Amino acid sequence: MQEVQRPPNQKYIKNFIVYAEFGIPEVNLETYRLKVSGEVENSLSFTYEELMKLPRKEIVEDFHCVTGWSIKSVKWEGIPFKLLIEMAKVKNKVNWVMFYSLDGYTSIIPFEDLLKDNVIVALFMNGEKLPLKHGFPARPIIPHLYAWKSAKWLTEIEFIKDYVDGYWEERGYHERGNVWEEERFKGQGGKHLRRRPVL
Ligand SMILES: Nc1nc2c(c(=O)[nH]1)N[C@H]1C(S)=C(S)[C@@H](COP(=O)(O)O)O[C@H]1N2
Ligand SMILES: [Mo]
Repeated sequence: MQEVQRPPNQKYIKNFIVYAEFGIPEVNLETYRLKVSGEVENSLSFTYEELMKLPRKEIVEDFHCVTGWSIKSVKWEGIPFKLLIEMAKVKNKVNWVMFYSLDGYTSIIPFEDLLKDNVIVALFMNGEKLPLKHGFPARPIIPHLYAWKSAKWLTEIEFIKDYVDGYWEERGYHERGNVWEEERFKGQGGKHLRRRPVL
């Protein structure tokens, strides 16, 4: 039965492998802000305390790294992404969203993929505040995309019109990264964002 729910060429393992391309940063909650910027009517800036006062929802979803490992049923709790879109009054021309991290990591996601009800900015993982190594204070969770899109130590969400590469996209990874369509590298997988052949 579980076979049906296993994304192509992923293998379930028990424990997370922690990735930190630039090392695990120090987080100072006195100066930490989560900003919402770009093509919005209202730019936003939240302290951690303010983030913790926003409405939250809980999701239980599998977590998939593009290198082939997956973790079953992780419980995350955080701010519905749609709420942030509403609060910021995102403009119509927006097609992409860039996520920035404290350590300099970036990832880009199609705006439409962030409209699903199970997309959140997670503040809690398995019932506890996000552990530092897993991205404290905040990281976006987009369950149907590979986990490189889930930028740990999130500091800014920028709504933009035109595509630009984030950290892994610059290194050949896919613009969207849909797990079910196996969009690992640019030009692979789903039909939507396939790079046009250069003639
Ligand atoms: N800031 C930052 N976020 C990141 C990464 C990173 O190196 N730095 N690695 C990504 C990758 S490739 C994966 S698979 C997940 C791993 O999440 P974990 O470290 O909580 O297991 O974090 C993603 N987010
Ligand atoms: Mo990954």
